[in-house]
Amino acid sequence: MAHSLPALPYAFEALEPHIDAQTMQIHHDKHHQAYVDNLNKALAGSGAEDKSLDELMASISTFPAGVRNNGGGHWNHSLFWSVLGPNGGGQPSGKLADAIHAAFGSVDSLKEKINAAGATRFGSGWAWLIVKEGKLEVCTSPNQDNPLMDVAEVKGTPIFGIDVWEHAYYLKYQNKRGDYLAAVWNVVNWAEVSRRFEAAL
Ligand code: MN3
Repeated sequence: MAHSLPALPYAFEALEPHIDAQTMQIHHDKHHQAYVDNLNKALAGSGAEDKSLDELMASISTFPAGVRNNGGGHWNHSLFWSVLGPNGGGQPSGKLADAIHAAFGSVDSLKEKINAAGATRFGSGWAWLIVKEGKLEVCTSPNQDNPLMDVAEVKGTPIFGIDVWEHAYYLKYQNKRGDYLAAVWNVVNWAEVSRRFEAAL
């Protein structure tokens, strides 16, 4: 089974004014589609065409760079669309809220930590909230790497992530990555982050 682009679970303009429709359309239909297409090309004839994306991440060191970059791109963007939403923002609740308070003291302090991580990731990459041995941690990865990869510096299960590639924000925010990071919190789908948190435990 070839890998395929998941449909965006809301309209391109659904995250306005925080993330603009044109950015969403190009990001999903062009960038993510290209990761999927190039992953399928990179896997063709490798014998690993039937491996799941999670299986690829766990043994990514055994694959060429094309699988790492494009497989990571496909995994990361599939998570990204799901943890954003038109009725997002507000506060997390339940077990996730308890775990955030235990790990970071407050939701605001978690936001500061992820924003600082995203702002200081040099070049392109991702800022992550991960579950590691039952606890929450913030980390970053370069390019399209992620914490599920066997090559990751910090390993864990991502439950939320922010794409800090310029293609994610440049049309609306230009060089102001910090303004984009601050705006993303208005469209976080906390229900999905909670679901992923409980699944990761
Ligand atoms: Mn991207």
